[in-house]
Amino acid sequence: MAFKLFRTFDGPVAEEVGDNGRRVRVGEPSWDALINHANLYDYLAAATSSAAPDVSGTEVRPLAPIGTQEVWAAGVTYHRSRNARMDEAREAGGGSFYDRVYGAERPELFFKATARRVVGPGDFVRVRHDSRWSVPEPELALVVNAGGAIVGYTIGNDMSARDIEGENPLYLPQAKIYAESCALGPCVLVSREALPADTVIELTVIRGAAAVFYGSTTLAAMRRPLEELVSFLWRENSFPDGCILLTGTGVVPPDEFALRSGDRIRIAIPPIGTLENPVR
Ligand code: DO4
Ligand code: MG
Repeated sequence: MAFKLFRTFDGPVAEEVGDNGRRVRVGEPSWDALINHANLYDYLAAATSSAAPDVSGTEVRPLAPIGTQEVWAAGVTYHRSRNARMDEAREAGGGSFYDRVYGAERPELFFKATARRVVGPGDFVRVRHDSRWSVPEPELALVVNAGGAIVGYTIGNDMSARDIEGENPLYLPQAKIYAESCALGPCVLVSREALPADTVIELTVIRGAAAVFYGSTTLAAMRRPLEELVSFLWRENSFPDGCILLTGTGVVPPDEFALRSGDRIRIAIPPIGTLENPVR
């Protein structure tokens, strides 16, 4: 059994994954308190089997599943990301350190966003006006509680300006952190079991009526265990309300592809759902 936990304007909603699919309003109104609950899975199991208000028949309009958490991101955790970045940074003399971080014991971890810069399902993500070459990065996102335990999974889009990052790696924060540079959603999958290695991550970019890019990967292609990324992030750092950690992209469109205003980005991770955002 697993649960899909949605953040909505009317408070958190939990849905049983499976045949029944019962959906209830969860008693705990604070998202921060909820994801830091001593045992989130048991709490949701109790909530969905209780007399909590049943909202199964009503439409859920999900918001980004985030409270006051910071969003961090891991980089170059897939070979595809290493290769693409070595190419884009070659002229800037940056070819080798992507390779070095891919193989190093210490992962690349960087600050990605505050909740204010995050958008939810259906909301606009942004291409910077000063970037001519921006792409979406479809990533598994971990919901981690204050104690450093992975309590759930969501979908993340780590929007990236490849031209700005490629010009000079010291520009990474400008390539990555700006208004509407991160999308999260549509829900948090809470399960007792870890996601299997064959979990698929799919990216489709739609322009007009046509899909102009499709690519996919699986978690098996990720070089590092998820817990290792979290343990490095927690070194000499604390997150009193927990944290969201994007785990890196394994899907990078070809170099001639750049996002345009009006595109729609669709990221699917089947056990979690689909996150779709238009581009501003
Ligand atoms: O090294 C720069 C960022 C890498 C990244 O965002 C990724 O691999 O997903
Ligand atoms: Mg990324």
